[in-house]
Formats: sequence, C-alpha cells, structure tokens
Amino acid sequence: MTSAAIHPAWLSSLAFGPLGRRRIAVAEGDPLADTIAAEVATAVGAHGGSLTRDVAADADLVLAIDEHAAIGEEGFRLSRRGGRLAVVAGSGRDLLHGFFHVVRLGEQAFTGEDADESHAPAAALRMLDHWDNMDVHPVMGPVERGYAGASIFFDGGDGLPGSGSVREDLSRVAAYARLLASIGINRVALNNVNVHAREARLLTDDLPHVARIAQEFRRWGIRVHLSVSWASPILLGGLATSDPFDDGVRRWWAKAADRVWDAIPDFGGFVIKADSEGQPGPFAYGRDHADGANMLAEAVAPHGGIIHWRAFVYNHTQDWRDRSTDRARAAFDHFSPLDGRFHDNVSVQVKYGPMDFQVREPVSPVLAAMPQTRLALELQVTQEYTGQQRHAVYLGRQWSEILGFDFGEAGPVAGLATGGFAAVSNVGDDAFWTGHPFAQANLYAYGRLTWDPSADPGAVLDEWIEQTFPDAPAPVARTVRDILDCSWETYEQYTTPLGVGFMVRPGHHYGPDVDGYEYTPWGTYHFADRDGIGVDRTVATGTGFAGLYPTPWRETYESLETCPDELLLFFHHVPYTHVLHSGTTVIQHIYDTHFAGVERVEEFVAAWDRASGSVEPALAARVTERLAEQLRSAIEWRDQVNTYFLRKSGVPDERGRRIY
Ligand code: BDP
Repeated sequence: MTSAAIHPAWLSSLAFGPLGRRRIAVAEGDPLADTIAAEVATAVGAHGGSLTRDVAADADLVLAIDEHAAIGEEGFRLSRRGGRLAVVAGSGRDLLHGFFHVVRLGEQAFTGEDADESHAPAAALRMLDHWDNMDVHPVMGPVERGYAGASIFFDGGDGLPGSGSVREDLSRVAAYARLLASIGINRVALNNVNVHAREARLLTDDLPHVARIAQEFRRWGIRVHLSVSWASPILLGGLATSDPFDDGVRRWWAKAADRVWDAIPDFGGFVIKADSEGQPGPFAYGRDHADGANMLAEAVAPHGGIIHWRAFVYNHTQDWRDRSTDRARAAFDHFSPLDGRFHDNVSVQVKYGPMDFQVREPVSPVLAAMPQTRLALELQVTQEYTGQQRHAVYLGRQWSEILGFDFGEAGPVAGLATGGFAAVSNVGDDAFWTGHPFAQANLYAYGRLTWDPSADPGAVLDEWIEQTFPDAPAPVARTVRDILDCSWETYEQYTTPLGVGFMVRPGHHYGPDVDGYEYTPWGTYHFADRDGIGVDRTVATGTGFAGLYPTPWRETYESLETCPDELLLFFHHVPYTHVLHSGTTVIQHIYDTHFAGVERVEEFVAAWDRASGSVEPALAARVTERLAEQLRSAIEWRDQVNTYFLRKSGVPDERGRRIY
C-alpha cells in the first residue's frame, strides 16, 4: 500500500488551514522545533502563509523556546493579544504540544479574546502498548487482539517460529508517531506482552532495528519501550535459570539493559507480563512479583528506565465447580500485600477493572489499595470486548467515568495513577488505521483524556470530528456525533446485562455465546440458572470481593439497596424478578435493553445512509459495511441473550415481543 492511500486521520491538510494562512515564526536550534517547522512549512505551503525561524520577526504566531520558563513538565504557555499568538515552552518537545494545541483551536486560536493560559498534562507518562507479534501467531495473527490489519512495525512473519522482522519501510511508523504526538502520547511499547521466542530477540539481535523505530518516534518526542520475557536469560542468554536472586541472572539483565541504552539512549524501559496466563515469572523460583520487578528495576535504573510490571495475574486453570475462587479478587490478593516493596522505577500496571476490559466493570480496587506503589492505569483502546472495531463504540465516555471514579478518601482514579496511563493500541496497517474509521475516535480520546482526565468526553468527540472531517457538511458531523455519543451505552444494551460480563465466544471474543465460558477454567462466570443470575461477591454470603473497596464503596456494593443497577450482576446473584432502581425487573430489563439496543443500531444505519452521500466514497463504504455487520451482530446478541433468558426463567416479555 502506498502512503497516499493512508487516511490522514485527524491531521489532514485541511485541519491546518487556519494556521497555514498565517505568518508563523518557529524557534531554531532544537530537533523538535525542526519537526514543528517542517509541519508549518507544509501548512503554509498548502494554504498561502509564511514561515520564518526568527522568533523576533513580525508574525501572527510565534512558537518560542525559553528554557527558564517554568511551566511544568511538558507544559506550554499561550498568550493572545489582538489576534496574535505566542506559544512558549521549555523545550522543543513541549513546544510541539503547544503547536498541536493551536492546530486544534483552528480559527479560534487567532480570533479568541486576549488571554494568557498555561497547559500541562495531568500525568508524566501517557503510553500506548502494542500487542504486535513478529512471527505472526497461528491463532492471534500479526497483532494479538488487533482488528486493523497487520503490524505497522513488523512484517515477513509467516506463522513459523522465528520468522518475521522489523519492517524496512518505516514511513507508516513516522505517520503514526505524528498522530500520537498530536494527542500528547509520549511512550510506545512495540511488541506483545505475550512474548514469543521471536519477539524476545528484539532485545538482542534486532536492537539495531528497534533503534530505527525509536528514531522515527524521537522526531515526535516519543520514547520506545519493549515487552520482555521473564525467561530471557534462559532463552537468549543460555543460562539455566531466570531466578531473580541468581547473580548470573542479575548480571545478564544489567548487561542487556546496557546494550539497549547504548543503541537507544532515550529508551523508556521494559513491560512485563509474568506468571500470568502461562507466561513465565518469578514464582517458579519461589519469588514474588516484587522480587521479580525489583531485579529488573535495578538493571534499568542506571539508565533512568522504567519497569511496567503488569498486575493482570489470576488463576486461569480454575475448576468451575469450585465457587471459592473469584478471578475478580486475584490482582488485589496478589499485589496489595506487596505495597511499599516495589522500587521507585517500577510501575505496577493495573487494568481498569478487576476482570478484563469488559463493557462494564467496577473500577479495580487495587488502584486504591497501594498508596506506597507507583501505579499505572491500563485501558484497552483496541476493542477486544467492545465490538472489535466492527461495531461503532466510542470509549471516551467509559474512560472518563473510570478516570473520574472517586474512591472517597483515596480520591479519584486519575490522581491515583501516579505512574500514568497505558493502553493497548488499536492501529494496524489498515488504510483507515483502525479498521472501523470511527475507531480512530478512541485513539484520539485516549490521548486527550490522559492529558486532561477532566476533559468532557463529548467535547473530545466533537474535537475529533472537527479535526477529522474539517470540510464535512453539518449533517455529516451531526450524524457521526449522534452515532458515537451514545454508542458505548448502545453496545452495553445489546450485549451482557448489568455488569455480568463475558458471554462472548471463547477464544476470539466476538459475538454472543452466553454459556461459552460458563463451564471453562477461565473464571468468567454468570451463574445463570432457572431462578436467577449474577455473581455473589458480597462479604456476607459471597466471595468477599465487595469488601476489598474502601468505604463508602464496600457498603454501596455490598447492599442490594445501594448497588448501582449497571453493576448489580457483578456483585449480586438475584432472582429474575428482582426489581431494579429503575423500577423494572432484571428479566424485563434484559429484554428491553436488548430490543432498544438493536433499534438504536437500526437508527445508526439509517442516519449514515442519509448522510454518507457527501462523504469520501471509500470512507462512506467502509462505515456502511461496518454498520451492516454491527446490525447483524446486534440482532444475533439480542436474540441469543433474550431467548436464553426466556428459556431459563420462563418469564415472558411483558410487552409480548417476539423472542425465539
Ligand atoms: C486479555 C486478552 C489476551 C491478553 C491479556 C493480557 O484476551 O489476549 O494477552 O488480556 O492483557 O484481555 O495480557
């Protein structure tokens, strides 16, 4: 595919129009200021303005560096006087954030009232994790949970162990880095957390190629990380052990780190999934997560590196007949006793919910349980459990709720994520980057909400629409907004009810299969029988999970009277006739929401049909095709879920609609 065929996402030339018509001065003497100048040169070339590198020159917009300006990490200051703008930052990288801020403001940047503003991100680390495979996994393909084509970093994998390499042509990576920089992302991990033998060698044989990728990101102020295998000393070093207390193992990692930072001086660090879902880890040697993480932390500390140690750890070989093991408890039970034991340069990376990226989960109690530990919050931009980029689902609303969730004394999640944010990326080599063109909105929102967790997700959505379709007639923009704005809720309506989760086809996780996981070892159960449904996670009679929350949430979740409807079945096993706060019974809620969800998707299809005539044909066609599949799939969900619960409960729909 030539780069001309790649959709520009939210950075098309048109988006630069208001800027490109101006006289612009950009600082000299900093590589990232050169990046800005190159952007400006393209913009003014297309739209008739001018560029100078003399910041003292007469200009409409001056982008200047002042090392002594104390604005906060990665911040910038913007002042507007009589329609002229000055953006000042402490470094070229920080100035780049200011530049893209002005691009986003568009015309308003120049026409707004006189102002002096400072902007800085809420957290220092805003990262995307790629789950890209080099040798193309026989089941997972080129990108684990990837729904947008092949990896933009690797190619040549043919399914055979050992195949695959870093792409020769990294122009796609350069375009990606530019997109990420524009939304404030500053770190990227390149490869799958499930590290197979081929990707393990990124750390050794492939380092010069990793350095080539790092160079592309560096131009945009983004640092590169790698996922590493705990077994690396054995796999790559030929050692007999990977015991963290073994001197040879410690030396091996220290040397490995030296080599990486020699090749890539601004390398970020390692991401590691250990003792989780079959990945090797320190347990084999009787050591715990802190022992493992700290050993790696010591190896990277001399270079200022970070270890992202994932907390997604649970027993995935459960006996479903034994109700005493609750997967929701696992991360808490493993990690909270270790609070205070992790080195400063370890970030324990915690998924937002206690289960696994479901459409609805309570926020993980681990986030409030480790005040002495640097925690990174992990989100999933790739839509594994939320429609796999075939369904239009805008996740900005979900993330905003999570980030704003207030634990009480411990405070809101955004503030507890002292190690910043990480999320699984959703791009591939697809012409639209994300399979579904609307899934670009999720990538965009992830960047914007991690920069400012208090931003309104609806406003972020509007921003994405304006940036992405700058010349779209008003009805098109309105249609995209109408579809996406309620899309998370819509998806929730026609899939799993009231926080119970899963009910997806095992393995690939697409489409409904109510009992697909019910009698498996994965710990993801709904316990539906003829009398009721839901998981009893109360302290009084259940797994005790509700008690892992600080007050007031433990009481709120424990009691049927106060547990929010949307999480009812996550915390309680209730009869189908249980009456929700909304006034309807659980069974009627299931029927109603499933019918309503499908009706909404029918409206999406009709609205897009009316609007899409004035959209670029390839994009219009792609969205049309995805919406058709969303409707087919939503109907399948509705009919399978409603039929299942009608048969289980024997309670008819009070509105007499057809259930199969
Ligand atoms: C699950 C995915 C699996 C990942 C795992 C993880 O299904 O492919 O390896 O998360 O986060 O959601 O490690």
